[in-house]
Amino acid sequence: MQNDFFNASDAPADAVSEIRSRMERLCAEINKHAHAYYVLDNPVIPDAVYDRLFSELQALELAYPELIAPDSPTFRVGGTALPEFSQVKHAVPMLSLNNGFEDADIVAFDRRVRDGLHALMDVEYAIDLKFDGLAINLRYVDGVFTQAATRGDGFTGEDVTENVRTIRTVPLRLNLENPPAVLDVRGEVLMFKADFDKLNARQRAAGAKEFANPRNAAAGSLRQLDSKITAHRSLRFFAYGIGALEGAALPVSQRALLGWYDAMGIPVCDENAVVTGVAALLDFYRVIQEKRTLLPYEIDGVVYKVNAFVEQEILGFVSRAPRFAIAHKFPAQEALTTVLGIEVQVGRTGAITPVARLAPVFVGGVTVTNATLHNEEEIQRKDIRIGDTVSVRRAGDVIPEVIASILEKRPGDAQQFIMPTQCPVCSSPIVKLEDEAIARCSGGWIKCPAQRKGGLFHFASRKAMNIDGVGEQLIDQLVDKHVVTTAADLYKLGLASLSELDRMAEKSAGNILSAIETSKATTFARFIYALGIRHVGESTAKDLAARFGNIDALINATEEQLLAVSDVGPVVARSLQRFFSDPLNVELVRQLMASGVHWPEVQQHADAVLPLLGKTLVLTGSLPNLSRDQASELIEKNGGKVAGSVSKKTSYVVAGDDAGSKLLKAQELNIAILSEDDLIRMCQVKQDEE
Ligand code: 5U1
Repeated sequence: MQNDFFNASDAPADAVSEIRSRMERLCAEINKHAHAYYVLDNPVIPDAVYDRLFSELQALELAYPELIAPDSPTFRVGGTALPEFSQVKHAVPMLSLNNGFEDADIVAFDRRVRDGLHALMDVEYAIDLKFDGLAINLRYVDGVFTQAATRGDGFTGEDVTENVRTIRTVPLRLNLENPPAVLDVRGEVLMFKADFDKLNARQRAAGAKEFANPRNAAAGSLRQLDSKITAHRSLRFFAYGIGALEGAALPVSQRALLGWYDAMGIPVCDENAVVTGVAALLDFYRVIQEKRTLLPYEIDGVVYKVNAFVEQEILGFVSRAPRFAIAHKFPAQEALTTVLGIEVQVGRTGAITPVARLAPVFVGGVTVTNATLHNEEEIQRKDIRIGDTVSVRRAGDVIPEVIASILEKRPGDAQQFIMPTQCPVCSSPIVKLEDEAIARCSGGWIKCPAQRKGGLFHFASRKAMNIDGVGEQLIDQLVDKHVVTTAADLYKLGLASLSELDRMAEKSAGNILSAIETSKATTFARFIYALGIRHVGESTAKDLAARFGNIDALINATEEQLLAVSDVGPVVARSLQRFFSDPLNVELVRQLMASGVHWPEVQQHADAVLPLLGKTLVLTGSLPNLSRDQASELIEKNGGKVAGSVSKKTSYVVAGDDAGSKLLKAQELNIAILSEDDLIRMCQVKQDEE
């Protein structure tokens, strides 16, 4: 559209109305596509088309500022920096929650609730997650986002409206025909783990200070006086509560409130539940504790609330916390301890990893005595010295890591770490390639027993040759006693050689030999992965197997052929060529095959009609016969991909017993749901048709 008028007051009325309606259409169109892109993760128009619509709206807003809509998507990019945050008094105070740590705390909470309600039966509770972010109040007036404020002291917070406006998933206008005159939405602003990693990578590249955790990154991003900076920080919001409400009836329960929010476009986390009785609360807690590391965001517990709002009202508040709710926190995952020493470990590729030996400390439910320091540069950057008091973090099953030194507690005799110049295991020189942060032992597996052990451990591991019973301790003995040097030697083991080992009864030796025998029947992808070629993970191994089909084709592959595989870039291609140009590695492959390692012929992707090719499947619940790994293998063998979460891109959801929120999401999005039987039949039918 041409802009012939300098501003709206210069333009004739019909032209103004035409401009206004064009701007409204642009706003609606852009908001719709931004929702598809940022919330549904399913863009429908190319980025360039979106950018053109956006530029057109920006140009019109520049020319006609008086026509800018309060929910214009152009506000998402941030505005002029503020001199300081102004204060906002909350219409309804933002209170805090009491915490419970032990099951007994929750049992006592439930008893207080039942006493307070004079309940004869178990009480219904709504459960959601305790996000590790920042509590925020979003105010909508007549359905339009007008203000966001931090919790502050619960009564007065800071005005972070312009920053919250840049959070793409926060709607600027509610999707409601008759919105309430005033609605205060309570929830949490947080940063997803993947966005946090990307942000820290950017900070590192720019030589700026990294954030210690996603919570700090979210807080730092939200408290930027310049909202343009916030706009680049990928923040999210999940709603879980309500403050002031005028001009609409309050839903009857916590569950109904979240449903209402969802319908009006306010993001609600789908990991929630309504259950009855305290035992079900504790069950949910354990399930989430197990899942915690798999969630894309950090949580530090779960929150239980009496579901019915009338019951909440009866229970009321004590001091500044509700009687009707409690946070059940996970055990602390960060703790302070002392660095007793720093040693180095040698990995299977020779990577030298400095490890801090720590005074034992209880963190995240276990006693930690070692924590990785990653590499020499990391130690320097964090300035960690022997004798320092440090904070240590343990997240789920991830190796504990040292986060920072507490400088105020540094003793006068704290010592700096000096990287050894020789491998502590084989004395070969330690080298560092220019483009790598990691130092490596130059001995290779022939000279270095640590690399040999690491390689054998990887070879036997579950996702590689899956040899039950061949773990770290057995491999240590086999290598130290010179019984085994290469993976091929595993297939030469007999009862006599195994019985020479410490604490090896004949029965266990028999079990190990039969596991080794069973492992001979494998898949081509597992075999490639088991070889431990640098940069070749499970997924690359699968792609290579599907593309090359047989070992000779892979050994002789040219760089061009390797680069044609979807997962393979120049670094992986070089690594594969380097591996197979070493005659010892080719000899190892030959020996393994000569000892009986085999796999079914692979149909190559290029000419195979795979029934699930191009399809993305999500597994949920427990299937009657297949384990997760078996179901994934079946799907991948048939050309499909397995994804962890349901989106519009999902082709099928395979659901078993106790399927949870993924099944609900699939139903919401109208995605076909398969049983285990359907899946198996689909693979067989299509194969039979070929
Ligand atoms: N998930 C969640 N966090 N959180 C914090 N729900 C929740 N509810 C809260 C607070 C302070 O308060 C209401 C129970 C009043």
